[in-house]
Parts: sequence; C-alpha cells; structure tokens
Amino acid sequence: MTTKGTKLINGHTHIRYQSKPISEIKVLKRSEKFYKNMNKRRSVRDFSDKPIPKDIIENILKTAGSAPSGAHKQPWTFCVVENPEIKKQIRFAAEAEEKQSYEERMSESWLKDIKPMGTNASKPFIEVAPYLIIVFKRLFEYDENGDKLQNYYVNESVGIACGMLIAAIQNAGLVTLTHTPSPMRFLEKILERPDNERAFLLLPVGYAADDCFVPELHRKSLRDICVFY
Ligand code: IYR
Repeated sequence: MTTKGTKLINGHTHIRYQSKPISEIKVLKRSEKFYKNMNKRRSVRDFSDKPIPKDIIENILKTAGSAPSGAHKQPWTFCVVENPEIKKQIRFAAEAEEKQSYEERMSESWLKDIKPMGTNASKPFIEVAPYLIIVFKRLFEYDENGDKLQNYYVNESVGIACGMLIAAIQNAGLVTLTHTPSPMRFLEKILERPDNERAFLLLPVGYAADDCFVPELHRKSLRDICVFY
C-alpha cells in the first residue's frame, strides 16, 4: 500500500529516501576534501582552555547521535562536563587509575609499544580542556515496569557513534583524544549513571594549546590496509 511517497512494510511506515544526485566529479572532490581534513586529525594531549560555545558541542553531539545502531536502539549516552569541580574529581580518579596501570598493570611490551606517544599517568588535559565528553554504552533499557529490554551490537554501535563524534570534532576545527583511563568504573560513580550504563570513552574537546607537539607517526598505506577483489 502506498500513499504519497510513503509505504507500509510489516505495518510500519517507510518514507522515500530523498537525496539529490551529485555528479561524479563533485563526489570525487568531496571525498578528497574530507580525506585531506581527516588525515590531519591527531590525538592531542595539550589543550588550550579557550572556551567553546555550547552550540558547537551540541552540533557535534547531534552528529554522533545520528550514527547507525543495532535495531535503531541508539544505545549511548553522552555526558558533557564543563563544571570545573567535576573535572577535578575525574582527573583525580583517572590519574589514580593511570598511576596503577603504568606502575603495576601494563606489561613490559605494552609500555614499550606506547613509549613513542610520550604519555605518563599525569592527565592535566582533563581539567584544561573546556569540555569533557564521556560516552556511556547502554547495556540494556528498562521498560515502564522496570523489566529489561535488550540492546543489540552495543559495542559496534557505540564505537561507530564515537568515530562519528571524532570526525565531527575534526570537521569543526577542534581537537580531541580518545582517552580510556581504565578501569573506568569511577566515571559511572562520579557522574551518578544508572546501572545499565558503562563508561566507554572519555574525550576532552577543545582547541590545541599554542605550543602543542604530537608524536611523529606514520599511517599505513592503502596497500597495507586494503584488499581489493
Ligand atoms: N591509558 C594510558 C596508556 C595508553 C594506552 C594506549 I593503548 C595508548 O595508545 C596511549 C596511552 C594513557 O592514556 O596514558
């Protein structure tokens, strides 16, 4: 049954997908432009404290929230922290976990592998960056009776949303870092999250500091990451 560009499938309305056709040359140009900008993305650890209007962060979050997800369950919560007192608590707890990781939990080979990044347990960017986005995955939902409802492909869905969040941050001209001060359960406590949520990723967002250095890293070539059939 069709009415005016809508269709019923399994009793649910489907709307016509509308996209205006773009010429091949424009598609090529757009793909190149996007790649060139994304290829400039770096994980940044030295942030400026320059404030950022909330509208920008909201646009970035809306982009992340447009990610695909298993059965469209959108199993994510993005907590945005601006409050200096909460940032301080997060930094304190993160540095305590990181100290233990660097001193006791990380293997010799792990420490050797991250040596080029020049990292240690000190995480001043958690307080300096104007915003922290802490992404939580939602393991399940509660219905109105308090019964559990399943979410699907939660890690994949939240991982994709985080990728889109990072791309949106880069596209806006800001910088971030995918920070995982594990174990991250302290974030659930500090932010008083419900028991269906688990901390997934912590992203400081802001401008890079004026004097910001990043490790000299090289990306694998297309030949090394792709197999064309
Ligand atoms: N979480 C620690 C250690 C660390 C781990 C990996 I894997 C890195 O790519 C970089 C650092 C930290 O943030 O310092």
